[in-house]
Amino acid sequence: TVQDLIDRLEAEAAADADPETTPDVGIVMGSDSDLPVMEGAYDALSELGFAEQTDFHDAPDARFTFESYVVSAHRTPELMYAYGETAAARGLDVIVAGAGGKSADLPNMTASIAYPIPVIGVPVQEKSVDSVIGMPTGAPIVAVDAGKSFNAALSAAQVLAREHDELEERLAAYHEDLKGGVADVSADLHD
Ligand code: RP5
Repeated sequence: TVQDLIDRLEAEAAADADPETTPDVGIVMGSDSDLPVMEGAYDALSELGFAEQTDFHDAPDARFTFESYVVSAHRTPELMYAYGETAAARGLDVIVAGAGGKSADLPNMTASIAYPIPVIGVPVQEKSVDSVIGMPTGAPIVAVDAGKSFNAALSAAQVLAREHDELEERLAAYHEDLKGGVADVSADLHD
């Protein structure tokens, strides 16, 4: 039940776990119908060697990890509050939050509740861009363009990399690959 999930988040927040063993990035989405778009965030983090951590108390054998939850701002507002309020105590460093439609409130509300943990918002459909980026002065959110969950997760990794040289190196390698890809395509044009 939703209450079980809330109890679990609160217990994890109270556990005072070693931050090295808890998820670094939290991915949340308003509905499982957002999954096809939000899978881009999984892809980006997986490419950087992050592992999905399904059990808070049982970290996989990877230096960097992420978790994911479906949290609806409208169907389960109490869960959204619990997730945002416990984010820092649960050891999360950054959250990637996606929602769609005209009721895309999850990224914005999570940004307000989880403050100061940075939230990167992903509008799941084009029409929700305004609602995700339209935050009032003093309550900011960082957001990407509609559907760009891959870039949102890369930004999340960049935030983390400020404190982790190893991740900085993985991002540098990723950027070298990107450059190599462009150079290859360019060379192919002349074949
Ligand atoms: C939003 O409403 C969700 O993030 C989703 O994009 C949209 C529709 O959800 P479903 O009716 O498909 O569950 O809050």
